[in-house]
Amino acid sequence: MVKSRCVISMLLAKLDIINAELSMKYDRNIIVQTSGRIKAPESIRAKLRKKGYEETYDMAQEKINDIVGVRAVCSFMDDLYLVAKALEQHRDVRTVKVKDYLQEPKRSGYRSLHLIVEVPIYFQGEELWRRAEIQLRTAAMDFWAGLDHQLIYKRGLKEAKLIGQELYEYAQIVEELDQKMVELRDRIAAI
Ligand code: 0O2
Repeated sequence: MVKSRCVISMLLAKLDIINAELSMKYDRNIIVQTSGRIKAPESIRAKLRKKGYEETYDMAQEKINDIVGVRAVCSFMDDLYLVAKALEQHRDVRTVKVKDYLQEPKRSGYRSLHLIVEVPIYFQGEELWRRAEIQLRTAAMDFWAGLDHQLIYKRGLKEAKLIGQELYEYAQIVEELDQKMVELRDRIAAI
């Protein structure tokens, strides 16, 4: 728990620095919001069960990437890649996997850029590399995902299925809106 909190603090500090650098370079606020959380033990057990793994501490450490999760929300879609690139340039961030759900959205319509990373923490004289998932999203994607997440608890109900189908359609609208906003931003800058 303490070590996971250290990982969150470290990643949030990195995102803060990246935001300062990029915001200065592009003359706009790049990251509008950051947050971090440690997955609840019951959610870890549920995820292990769902994936068919034994519900043990070791299995969780090995198989669950997002026990520690950090999220950064940006206004514009192309900024997500700027933040990802900046993070990858940090020598003490090892990128284990990139899941680009912008290029390939999930079946639900979910879109975000996920980086599975490992970072070192120095604790009681030891260097430990810990894994975390960084979710990079636009504000519109975050809004959509927040509502979609609430549906998880209603799965199996007929009404939930219908709402899921409707939400899927709105995911396409969110994508169009995100693209349009980048285009308009650039047109405004060019005036
Ligand atoms: P919670 O409650 O947010 O923590 P894998 O890495 O492929 O073995 P994993 O970790 O399920 O398996 O990867 P994936 O699919 O990238 O999902 C990681 C997290 O992304 C999820 O964690 C969600 O936070 C988010 N996510 C993925 N798909 C969806 C989706 O369809 N809708 C929403 N709202 N969020 C999604 P958890 O543990 O599922 O949930």
